[in-house]
Amino acid sequence: MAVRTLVFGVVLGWCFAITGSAHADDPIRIPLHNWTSQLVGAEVVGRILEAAGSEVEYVPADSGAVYEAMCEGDVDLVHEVWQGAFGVAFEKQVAKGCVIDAATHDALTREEWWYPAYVEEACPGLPDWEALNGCAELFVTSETAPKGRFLGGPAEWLKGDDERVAGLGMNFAVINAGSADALWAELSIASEKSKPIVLFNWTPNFIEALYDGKFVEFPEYFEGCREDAALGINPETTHDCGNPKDGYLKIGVWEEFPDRHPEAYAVVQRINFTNLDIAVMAKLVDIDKMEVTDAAAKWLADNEAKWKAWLSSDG
Ligand code: TMO
Repeated sequence: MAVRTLVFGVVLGWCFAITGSAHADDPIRIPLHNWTSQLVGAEVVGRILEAAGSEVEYVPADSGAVYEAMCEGDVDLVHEVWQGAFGVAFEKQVAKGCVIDAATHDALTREEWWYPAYVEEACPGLPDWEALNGCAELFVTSETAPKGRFLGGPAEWLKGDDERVAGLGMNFAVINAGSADALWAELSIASEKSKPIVLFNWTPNFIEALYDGKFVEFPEYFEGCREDAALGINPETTHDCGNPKDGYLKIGVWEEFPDRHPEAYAVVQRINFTNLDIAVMAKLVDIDKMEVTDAAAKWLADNEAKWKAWLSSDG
Protein backbone atom coordinates (compact mmCIF):
# COMPACT_ATOMS: atom_id res chain seq x y z
CA MET A 1 0.00 0.00 0.00
CA ALA A 2 2.73 2.41 1.05
CA VAL A 3 4.70 1.55 -2.06
CA ARG A 4 1.68 2.07 -4.29
CA THR A 5 1.03 5.45 -2.66
CA LEU A 6 4.64 6.37 -3.15
CA VAL A 7 4.59 5.29 -6.81
CA PHE A 8 1.34 7.15 -7.32
CA GLY A 9 2.86 10.22 -5.70
CA VAL A 10 5.94 10.06 -7.88
CA VAL A 11 3.85 9.66 -11.05
CA LEU A 12 1.59 12.51 -9.97
CA GLY A 13 4.59 14.68 -9.23
CA TRP A 14 6.01 13.88 -12.64
CA CYS A 15 2.68 14.84 -14.28
CA PHE A 16 2.71 18.17 -12.45
CA ALA A 17 6.28 18.70 -13.51
CA ILE A 18 5.47 18.28 -17.21
CA THR A 19 2.21 20.27 -17.12
CA GLY A 20 3.86 23.03 -15.13
CA SER A 21 1.30 23.40 -12.38
CA ALA A 22 -1.37 21.40 -10.61
CA HIS A 23 -3.64 24.42 -10.70
CA ALA A 24 -3.30 25.87 -14.18
CA ASP A 25 -6.89 24.84 -14.96
CA ASP A 26 -8.40 26.21 -11.76
CA PRO A 27 -10.64 29.16 -12.58
CA ILE A 28 -9.22 32.55 -11.71
CA ARG A 29 -11.66 34.08 -9.22
CA ILE A 30 -12.30 37.78 -9.82
CA PRO A 31 -14.48 39.67 -7.30
CA LEU A 32 -17.43 41.87 -8.29
CA HIS A 33 -17.87 45.06 -6.27
CA ASN A 34 -20.50 47.77 -6.03
CA TRP A 35 -19.36 50.55 -8.36
CA THR A 36 -19.67 50.44 -12.12
CA SER A 37 -16.11 50.87 -13.45
CA GLN A 38 -15.10 47.91 -11.29
CA LEU A 39 -17.92 45.71 -12.58
CA VAL A 40 -17.12 46.49 -16.21
CA GLY A 41 -13.36 46.21 -15.66
CA ALA A 42 -13.75 42.85 -13.89
CA GLU A 43 -15.32 41.46 -17.03
CA VAL A 44 -12.77 43.15 -19.26
CA VAL A 45 -9.93 41.59 -17.23
CA GLY A 46 -11.75 38.25 -17.20
CA ARG A 47 -12.18 38.23 -20.97
CA ILE A 48 -8.51 39.17 -21.45
CA LEU A 49 -7.41 36.28 -19.20
CA GLU A 50 -9.75 33.93 -21.08
CA ALA A 51 -8.15 35.08 -24.33
CA ALA A 52 -4.83 34.14 -22.69
CA GLY A 53 -6.16 30.62 -22.04
CA SER A 54 -7.38 30.80 -18.44
CA GLU A 55 -10.75 29.94 -16.95
CA VAL A 56 -12.41 32.74 -15.04
CA GLU A 57 -15.09 32.86 -12.38
CA TYR A 58 -16.75 36.01 -10.99
CA VAL A 59 -17.54 36.13 -7.29
CA PRO A 60 -19.58 38.91 -5.64
CA ALA A 61 -17.42 40.16 -2.76
CA ASP A 62 -17.34 42.88 -0.11
CA SER A 63 -14.79 45.41 -1.37
CA GLY A 64 -13.48 46.13 2.11
CA ALA A 65 -13.06 42.52 3.21
CA VAL A 66 -11.70 41.26 -0.12
CA TYR A 67 -8.03 41.67 0.83
CA GLU A 68 -8.40 39.28 3.73
CA ALA A 69 -10.33 36.91 1.46
CA MET A 70 -7.47 37.09 -1.06
CA CYS A 71 -4.95 36.46 1.74
CA GLU A 72 -6.86 33.28 2.57
CA GLY A 73 -6.91 32.17 -1.07
CA ASP A 74 -10.65 32.67 -1.60
CA VAL A 75 -10.16 35.31 -4.33
CA ASP A 76 -7.34 35.48 -6.88
CA LEU A 77 -7.17 38.99 -8.25
CA VAL A 78 -8.43 42.50 -7.46
CA HIS A 79 -7.89 44.76 -10.46
CA GLU A 80 -9.09 48.10 -8.96
CA VAL A 81 -7.25 48.68 -5.68
CA TRP A 82 -7.98 52.36 -4.99
CA GLN A 83 -5.46 53.89 -2.62
CA GLY A 84 -7.96 56.24 -0.96
CA ALA A 85 -10.48 53.56 -0.07
CA PHE A 86 -8.46 50.39 0.23
CA GLY A 87 -4.80 51.37 0.56
CA VAL A 88 -4.64 50.55 4.26
CA ALA A 89 -6.42 47.17 3.95
CA PHE A 90 -4.44 46.17 0.85
CA GLU A 91 -1.02 47.19 2.16
CA LYS A 92 -1.64 45.29 5.40
CA GLN A 93 -1.99 42.00 3.48
CA VAL A 94 0.93 42.84 1.19
CA ALA A 95 3.07 43.37 4.30
CA LYS A 96 2.03 39.90 5.53
CA GLY A 97 3.14 38.43 2.20
CA CYS A 98 -0.14 36.71 1.31
CA VAL A 99 -1.14 39.35 -1.27
CA ILE A 100 1.16 40.57 -4.04
CA ASP A 101 1.24 44.13 -5.38
CA ALA A 102 1.23 42.92 -9.01
CA ALA A 103 0.87 46.08 -11.09
CA THR A 104 0.12 49.80 -10.95
CA HIS A 105 -2.20 51.30 -13.56
CA ASP A 106 -1.32 54.62 -15.18
CA ALA A 107 -4.62 55.97 -13.82
CA LEU A 108 -4.21 58.40 -10.91
CA THR A 109 -7.13 58.52 -8.54
CA ARG A 110 -8.72 60.75 -5.96
CA GLU A 111 -11.55 59.84 -3.58
CA GLU A 112 -12.81 62.63 -1.39
CA TRP A 113 -15.65 64.76 -0.02
CA TRP A 114 -17.05 66.66 -2.99
CA TYR A 115 -19.71 69.30 -3.70
CA PRO A 116 -21.44 70.67 -6.82
CA ALA A 117 -20.13 74.11 -7.85
CA TYR A 118 -23.25 76.08 -6.83
CA VAL A 119 -22.51 75.32 -3.15
CA GLU A 120 -19.65 77.88 -3.29
CA GLU A 121 -22.17 80.72 -3.57
CA ALA A 122 -23.58 79.86 -0.14
CA CYS A 123 -20.18 78.95 1.34
CA PRO A 124 -17.58 81.21 -0.31
CA GLY A 125 -14.49 79.90 1.53
CA LEU A 126 -14.72 76.53 -0.21
CA PRO A 127 -12.97 74.24 -1.11
CA ASP A 128 -11.08 74.70 2.18
CA TRP A 129 -12.28 72.22 4.83
CA GLU A 130 -12.35 74.79 7.62
CA ALA A 131 -14.62 76.98 5.51
CA LEU A 132 -16.84 73.95 4.93
CA ASN A 133 -16.92 73.32 8.65
CA GLY A 134 -17.93 76.93 9.24
CA CYS A 135 -20.87 76.41 6.87
CA ALA A 136 -21.99 73.15 8.48
CA GLU A 137 -25.48 74.49 9.16
CA LEU A 138 -26.15 74.66 5.40
CA PHE A 139 -25.98 70.87 5.33
CA VAL A 140 -28.13 70.08 8.37
CA THR A 141 -30.87 67.48 7.86
CA SER A 142 -33.46 66.22 10.34
CA GLU A 143 -31.36 63.10 10.67
CA THR A 144 -28.15 64.93 11.57
CA ALA A 145 -29.33 68.14 13.33
CA PRO A 146 -27.66 70.13 14.74
CA LYS A 147 -24.76 68.85 12.65
CA GLY A 148 -24.31 69.06 8.93
CA ARG A 149 -24.70 65.89 6.90
CA PHE A 150 -21.84 64.35 4.94
CA LEU A 151 -23.26 61.72 2.61
CA GLY A 152 -20.62 58.99 2.54
CA GLY A 153 -20.41 55.92 0.33
CA PRO A 154 -21.37 52.43 1.50
CA ALA A 155 -19.54 51.55 4.71
CA GLU A 156 -17.58 48.77 2.97
CA TRP A 157 -15.62 51.43 1.06
CA LEU A 158 -13.67 51.93 4.30
CA LYS A 159 -13.29 55.68 4.02
CA GLY A 160 -12.53 56.47 7.65
CA ASP A 161 -14.94 59.43 7.48
CA ASP A 162 -16.07 59.10 11.10
CA GLU A 163 -12.44 59.08 12.20
CA ARG A 164 -11.75 62.13 10.06
CA VAL A 165 -14.73 64.05 11.47
CA ALA A 166 -13.54 63.20 14.98
CA GLY A 167 -9.86 63.86 14.22
CA LEU A 168 -10.52 67.28 12.71
CA GLY A 169 -13.26 68.18 15.20
CA MET A 170 -15.83 68.74 12.46
CA ASN A 171 -19.41 69.74 12.99
CA PHE A 172 -20.63 67.02 10.62
CA ALA A 173 -22.31 63.64 10.95
CA VAL A 174 -21.53 60.91 8.44
CA ILE A 175 -24.48 59.13 6.85
CA ASN A 176 -23.49 56.20 4.65
CA ALA A 177 -25.45 55.77 1.43
CA GLY A 178 -26.56 52.22 0.72
CA SER A 179 -25.17 52.18 -2.81
CA ALA A 180 -23.38 54.26 -5.43
CA ASP A 181 -26.73 54.84 -7.15
CA ALA A 182 -28.12 56.30 -3.92
CA LEU A 183 -25.26 58.85 -3.93
CA TRP A 184 -25.97 59.90 -7.50
CA ALA A 185 -29.75 60.06 -6.92
CA GLU A 186 -29.27 62.46 -4.00
CA LEU A 187 -26.83 64.56 -6.02
CA SER A 188 -29.34 64.80 -8.86
CA ILE A 189 -32.21 65.87 -6.59
CA ALA A 190 -30.08 68.44 -4.72
CA SER A 191 -28.70 69.89 -7.98
CA GLU A 192 -32.14 70.43 -9.46
CA LYS A 193 -32.98 72.74 -6.55
CA SER A 194 -29.41 74.05 -6.01
CA LYS A 195 -29.64 72.68 -2.49
CA PRO A 196 -26.30 72.43 -0.60
CA ILE A 197 -24.91 68.91 -0.48
CA VAL A 198 -21.50 67.46 0.31
CA LEU A 199 -20.98 63.83 -0.60
CA PHE A 200 -18.38 61.21 -1.39
CA ASN A 201 -17.15 61.14 -4.99
CA TRP A 202 -14.06 60.04 -6.85
CA THR A 203 -12.14 60.43 -10.06
CA PRO A 204 -11.94 58.90 -12.65
CA ASN A 205 -15.72 58.58 -12.70
CA PHE A 206 -18.61 59.49 -14.97
CA ILE A 207 -19.76 62.28 -12.62
CA GLU A 208 -17.24 64.80 -13.96
CA ALA A 209 -18.90 64.55 -17.39
CA LEU A 210 -22.29 65.54 -15.89
CA TYR A 211 -21.59 67.94 -13.01
CA ASP A 212 -19.33 70.87 -12.31
CA GLY A 213 -17.95 70.52 -8.79
CA LYS A 214 -14.90 70.30 -6.56
CA PHE A 215 -13.26 68.15 -3.93
CA VAL A 216 -12.94 69.60 -0.43
CA GLU A 217 -9.31 70.40 0.46
CA PHE A 218 -8.40 68.78 3.77
CA PRO A 219 -4.98 68.83 5.44
CA GLU A 220 -2.61 67.22 2.94
CA TYR A 221 -2.37 63.41 3.02
CA PHE A 222 0.92 62.01 4.27
CA GLU A 223 2.31 58.54 4.81
CA GLY A 224 1.09 57.11 8.12
CA CYS A 225 -1.81 59.52 8.61
CA ARG A 226 -4.36 56.73 8.58
CA GLU A 227 -2.37 54.26 10.65
CA ASP A 228 -0.54 56.28 13.30
CA ALA A 229 -2.65 58.43 15.62
CA ALA A 230 0.41 60.32 16.89
CA LEU A 231 1.02 61.81 13.42
CA GLY A 232 -0.95 64.73 12.00
CA ILE A 233 -2.63 67.79 13.48
CA ASN A 234 -4.54 65.77 16.08
CA PRO A 235 -2.09 63.62 18.09
CA GLU A 236 -4.92 61.44 19.38
CA THR A 237 -6.55 60.24 16.15
CA THR A 238 -5.80 58.69 12.80
CA HIS A 239 -7.34 60.12 9.59
CA ASP A 240 -6.64 63.77 10.47
CA CYS A 241 -5.77 64.36 6.79
CA GLY A 242 -7.40 64.19 3.37
CA ASN A 243 -7.13 61.24 1.01
CA PRO A 244 -4.21 61.12 -1.46
CA LYS A 245 -4.69 63.51 -4.42
CA ASP A 246 -2.81 61.43 -6.96
CA GLY A 247 -3.67 58.09 -5.42
CA TYR A 248 -2.64 54.83 -7.01
CA LEU A 249 -4.84 52.28 -8.72
CA LYS A 250 -3.25 48.86 -8.41
CA ILE A 251 -3.78 45.21 -9.20
CA GLY A 252 -3.34 42.79 -6.32
CA VAL A 253 -3.17 39.00 -6.55
CA TRP A 254 -3.07 36.12 -4.09
CA GLU A 255 0.49 35.05 -3.29
CA GLU A 256 -0.03 31.64 -4.97
CA PHE A 257 -1.26 33.20 -8.20
CA PRO A 258 2.14 33.45 -9.97
CA ASP A 259 2.88 29.74 -9.38
CA ARG A 260 -0.62 28.52 -10.17
CA HIS A 261 -1.16 30.68 -13.25
CA PRO A 262 2.25 31.82 -14.51
CA GLU A 263 1.05 32.79 -17.98
CA ALA A 264 -1.97 34.67 -16.69
CA TYR A 265 0.28 36.39 -14.13
CA ALA A 266 2.54 37.69 -16.89
CA VAL A 267 -0.56 39.14 -18.61
CA VAL A 268 -1.89 40.63 -15.35
CA GLN A 269 1.40 42.47 -14.86
CA ARG A 270 0.95 44.12 -18.28
CA ILE A 271 -2.68 45.19 -17.79
CA ASN A 272 -2.71 48.97 -17.46
CA PHE A 273 -5.81 51.19 -17.40
CA THR A 274 -5.68 54.96 -17.82
CA ASN A 275 -8.01 57.53 -16.25
CA LEU A 276 -9.96 57.58 -19.49
CA ASP A 277 -10.35 53.77 -19.49
CA ILE A 278 -11.84 53.81 -15.98
CA ALA A 279 -14.07 56.83 -16.72
CA VAL A 280 -15.35 55.24 -19.94
CA MET A 281 -16.13 51.94 -18.20
CA ALA A 282 -18.26 53.86 -15.66
CA LYS A 283 -19.87 56.07 -18.31
CA LEU A 284 -21.01 53.19 -20.53
CA VAL A 285 -23.17 51.93 -17.67
CA ASP A 286 -24.06 55.07 -15.68
CA ILE A 287 -24.71 57.46 -18.57
CA ASP A 288 -25.29 55.23 -21.61
CA LYS A 289 -27.23 52.72 -19.47
CA MET A 290 -25.58 49.67 -21.03
CA GLU A 291 -25.56 46.29 -19.30
CA VAL A 292 -22.19 45.52 -17.70
CA THR A 293 -21.48 42.64 -20.12
CA ASP A 294 -22.25 44.81 -23.16
CA ALA A 295 -20.14 47.65 -21.77
CA ALA A 296 -17.19 45.27 -21.28
CA ALA A 297 -17.63 43.95 -24.84
CA LYS A 298 -17.69 47.50 -26.17
CA TRP A 299 -14.55 48.51 -24.27
CA LEU A 300 -12.76 45.41 -25.61
CA ALA A 301 -13.91 46.09 -29.18
CA ASP A 302 -12.87 49.76 -28.98
CA ASN A 303 -9.46 48.98 -27.44
CA GLU A 304 -8.45 45.79 -29.19
CA ALA A 305 -4.90 46.78 -30.14
CA LYS A 306 -4.23 47.92 -26.60
CA TRP A 307 -5.34 44.77 -24.74
CA LYS A 308 -4.04 42.34 -27.33
CA ALA A 309 -0.60 43.82 -26.77
CA TRP A 310 -0.93 42.76 -23.11
CA LEU A 311 -1.27 39.11 -24.14
CA SER A 312 2.34 38.64 -25.17
CA SER A 313 5.62 40.05 -23.93
CA ASP A 314 6.63 41.22 -27.39
CA GLY A 315 3.18 42.77 -28.06
C1 TMO B 1 -13.62 52.65 -4.40
N1 TMO B 1 -14.34 53.82 -4.91
C2 TMO B 1 -13.96 54.10 -6.33
C3 TMO B 1 -15.83 53.57 -4.87
O1 TMO B 1 -14.04 54.88 -4.15
